[in-house]
Amino acid sequence: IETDIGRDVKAQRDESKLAPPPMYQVVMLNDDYTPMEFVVEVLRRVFSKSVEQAEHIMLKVHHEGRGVCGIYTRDIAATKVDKVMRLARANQHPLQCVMEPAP
Ligand code: NFA
Repeated sequence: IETDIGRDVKAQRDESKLAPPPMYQVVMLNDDYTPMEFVVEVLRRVFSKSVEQAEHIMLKVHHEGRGVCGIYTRDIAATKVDKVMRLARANQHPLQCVMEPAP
């Protein structure tokens, strides 16, 4: 039966009635030591980029100091930052990655 509570539950599940979640961009920062090839492999593994996309982002970071790897909901963005930082540390590279509210 259609109870008030039943309707409330359905309304909560209806994504079409929700405000869009806040989005965060994952930004990679340049440094003088991390090998370009390592950055490309990280972009492919963590952000599912093609070789061409990964090389484009890597070169943007190299030349401009920073570059956006992708835009995600808060939890996904935080997980990707964590993965990048773990890979960098495990390979003893100073590569840094941060998340910030998408403009
Ligand atoms: N600047 C690094 C180098 O010349 C390459 C790099 C690119 C590092 C992007 C970090 C991010 N080896």
